[in-house]
Amino acid sequence: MSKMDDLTRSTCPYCGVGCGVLLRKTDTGGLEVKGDPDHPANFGRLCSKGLALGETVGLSGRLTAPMINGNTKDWDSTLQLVADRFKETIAKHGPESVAFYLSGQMLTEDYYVANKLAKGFMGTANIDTNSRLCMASTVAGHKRAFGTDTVPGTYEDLELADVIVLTGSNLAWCHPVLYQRILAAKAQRPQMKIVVVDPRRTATCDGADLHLAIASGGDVALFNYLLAETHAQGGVNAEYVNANVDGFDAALEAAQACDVSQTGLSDADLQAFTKLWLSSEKVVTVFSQGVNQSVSGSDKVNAILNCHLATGRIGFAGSGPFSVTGQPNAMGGREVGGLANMLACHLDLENADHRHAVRQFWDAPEMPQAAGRKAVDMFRAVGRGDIKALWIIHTNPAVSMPDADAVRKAIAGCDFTVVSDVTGQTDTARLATVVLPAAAWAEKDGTVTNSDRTISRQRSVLKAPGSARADWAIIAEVGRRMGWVKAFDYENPAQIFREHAALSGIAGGFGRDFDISNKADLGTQDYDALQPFRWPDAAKQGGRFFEKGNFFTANGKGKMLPLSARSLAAPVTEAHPFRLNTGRNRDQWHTMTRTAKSARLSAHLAEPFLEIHPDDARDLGIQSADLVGVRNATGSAILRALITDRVGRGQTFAPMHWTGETAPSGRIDALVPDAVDPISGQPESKAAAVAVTRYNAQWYGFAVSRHDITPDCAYWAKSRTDKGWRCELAGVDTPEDWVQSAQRLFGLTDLSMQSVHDPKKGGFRVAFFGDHGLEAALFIAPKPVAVMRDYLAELPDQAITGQAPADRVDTGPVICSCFGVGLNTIINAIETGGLGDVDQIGAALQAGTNCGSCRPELADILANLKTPIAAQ
Ligand SMILES: Nc1nc2c(c(=O)[nH]1)N[C@H]1C(S)=C(S)[C@@H](COP(=O)(O)OP(=O)(O)OC[C@H]3O[C@@H](n4cnc5c(=O)[nH]c(N)nc54)[C@H](O)[C@@H]3O)O[C@H]1N2
Ligand SMILES: Nc1nc2c(c(=O)[nH]1)N[C@H]1C(S)=C(S)[C@@H](COP(=O)(O)OP(=O)(O)OC[C@H]3O[C@@H](n4cnc5c(=O)[nH]c(N)nc54)[C@H](O)[C@@H]3O)O[C@H]1N2
Ligand code: SF4
Ligand SMILES: [Mo]
Repeated sequence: MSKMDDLTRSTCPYCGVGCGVLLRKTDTGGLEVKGDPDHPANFGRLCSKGLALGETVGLSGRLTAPMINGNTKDWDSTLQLVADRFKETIAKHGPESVAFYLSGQMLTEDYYVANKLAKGFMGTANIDTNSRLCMASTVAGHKRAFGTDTVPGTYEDLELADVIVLTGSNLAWCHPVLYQRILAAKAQRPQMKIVVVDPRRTATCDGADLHLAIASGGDVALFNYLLAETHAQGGVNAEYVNANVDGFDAALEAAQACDVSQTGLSDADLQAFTKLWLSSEKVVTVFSQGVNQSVSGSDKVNAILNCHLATGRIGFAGSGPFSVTGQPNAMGGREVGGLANMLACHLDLENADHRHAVRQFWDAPEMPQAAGRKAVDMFRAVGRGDIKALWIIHTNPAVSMPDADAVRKAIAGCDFTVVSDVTGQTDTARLATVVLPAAAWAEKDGTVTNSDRTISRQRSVLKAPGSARADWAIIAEVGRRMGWVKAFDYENPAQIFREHAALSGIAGGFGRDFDISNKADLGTQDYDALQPFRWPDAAKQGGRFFEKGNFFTANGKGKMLPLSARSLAAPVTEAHPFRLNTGRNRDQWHTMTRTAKSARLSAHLAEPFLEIHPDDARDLGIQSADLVGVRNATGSAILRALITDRVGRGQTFAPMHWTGETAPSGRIDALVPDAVDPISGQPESKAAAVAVTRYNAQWYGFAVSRHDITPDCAYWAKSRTDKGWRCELAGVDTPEDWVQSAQRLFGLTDLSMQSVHDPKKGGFRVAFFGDHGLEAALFIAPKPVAVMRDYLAELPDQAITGQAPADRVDTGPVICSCFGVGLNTIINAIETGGLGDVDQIGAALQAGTNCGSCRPELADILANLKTPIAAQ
């Protein structure tokens, strides 16, 4: 059932776990969101981000009408302009002069239409997606070993495994519901062992039996070592290998020759790892961006697959390699062939038979015969002016691409750029010629495929604001206006789904894995009622891949590859002595255009930060809450120092989330060079080399405001609060008149004001009062400002003191966002209540008892009783 009373079933728009949600429109036009107890991904659970979805669907900042050069325009003339410009550009400069840059967050139907328009009709293969920054190495690895891009695992396998190896995956924060499923299984079967392979000690390590703090990029060497040791200890499954695998001898020889010191791991750790791996047949190796985002990403994937193939740990319940996908429809994007080197339905662009079949099916004119430009190459071509018309949909490359400053410049210099987004307030949309308002999650209909190949419906319950339209509808209309009326004559997503399903039958005929052609006749009502289903059908292959081999290669055998470790692209040097690792925070989604709308999600980590080891911080004279300057030849950033031994010496870590909108000097991809894996084209986003210094700010500030502000100083980072905004600031030039500066900052000149100067200490405080009481306040000091931030965020009339009343306790930064429980409250309860474990904290404070996303941090606080949080 898609509807139960007034509840509508849908799917969470964030991570690749693909949790089912139940949505209800409230009387005030808002949205209530609960976990769907019947969805096979989550059985009712949601994480902090899923639970806060209702807080992020508000219409503030939404685009409601098309814009050309910043001016509102009607759809008719805007889409005509888009169609005309693409047509003219192709006519004048050829199909290689236009490009699409898409996203693993688009619905399958949106994606299918875009791919058909570009590859089938515009005749360009220049269509790539942010999946190039995300899953491309896995796609390449799977294709090399299996013949197709097949993810063989399922979520149940994780619950049934005896050993789970999480490699380059911070599952506790990035796939929280899946992590909670694993922990629940481990609670039932404590013999289950969890290994984390990650240079950092992440929240995921709190539930692990073994943490291998591997050297950045050391994964090929680790899995090569494992293969060689497995062989030495008699762990190879010769029967499986003989029947189902090619390339064993060469792979083993290369593995034996590999230098294990590249892992940076001790013999004891390496031996413990081998022992666990060999202790059971039921081993699942989960991998994610610590594997993919590397110049040897594809080889890392194949090094893992080699171990599973050599030991036959694949094709049965509780075992296998398992790439967890990041975005909600990363898998759907791969199914429709969104990448520049793929066709639709796991068919290959460069295979003439495949091309011919798809061309016939689409009744398309001449199609491109060679792969198009991959993301990094595409933006370089935009920068050179070789690509003259570019359409970016559902992604924010001016922030998320490596060498982001160069990408920003390239987009700004492009003759004609179209951006489809839900908001115009993104770093990318601000650079576009044309901005098209897209209908958002909960306003549109379609399907997504999650990490374990389960296809679920997203459904609409809210009306799109203004004239916003679904992405598929916008793309199809441009297709029609370019003259391909019949090919893009879609009236609803069900029609597109049926066409895609039918095409997958043709792909099935070529022996491809993805075949959902039994849904090709699905009626529109049945599509509306579609229940989550996993491909392949149980009837096919017993619903499980590779049980009896049957790989999608010419001879049906899986391929092991000889691999040797490639060096990281950016060597650490005297000038750039630190490794810069990057990734995600628990409560933010990528470039924050949606999650930052929620005050409680923003309260978890309110600023961009740099994790740095205490000894390195000491050597550099960096103290807690100082700002640090981070730089290399690619770019620079200013971040808050977070001194922690979760990173090793010489290593640093920074989140990828902050943007020109939220913290312009915290854009981390400004520092990431655009080196790519030569096989997959995926950039090495986690291993820049940087210099770190204490940032010599002349003044530091903290501001609260009822209305949005955009400061103008060297460092600022703003975030939502329940009542308005809070903002950290710092600068190198001290203004002559702080009162005037504060008036300018807040745009308030005629409100009543209180101010206090402390010339001796160099401090300054000012508060502005309007009809609702306190309107805004600013606190300046020559050192990082020490005020009670969560108290001030409530905009109390007594703000000017900077201090809370004596009876008001400073609860500290929020750890449990479901119940708003702060760090200080937790520490206090542990110390005064003698609490010994996470469940006791839950019993005392409720913290960690709802979504469970904060449980690893609660365990960390218990273990260390020291702050795991960036300077507050
Ligand atoms: N909260 C939240 N969840 C998300 C997202 C989000 O933005 N926010 N985004 C989603 C998306 S699109 C994705 S792709 C996934 C990503 O999910 P993950 O891959 O789990 O997330 P990351 O934090 O990017 O990186 C994972 C880990 O790789 C480690 N790492 C770095 N270098 C190496 C290395 O050389 N070897 C190994 N073994 N590890 C290394 C990092 O220290 C980091 O902890 O998350 C999804 N889920
Ligand atoms: N340094 C570093 N960089 C990274 C990574 C890393 O780990 N480290 N990870 C990489 C990875 S794995 C990923 S997946 C990327 C993610 O990076 P991006 O894809 O650039 O990030 P998002 O913020 O998800 O961008 C989605 C955009 O789509 C808009 N949007 C939301 N809903 C809709 C809709 O319904 N329709 C349309 N048309 N638009 C909509 C949002 O407002 C937002 O602007 O970042 C990559 N960059
Ligand atoms: S784990 Fe969280 S973010 Fe991921 S799909 Fe589930 S609720 Fe959404
Ligand atoms: Mo991703």
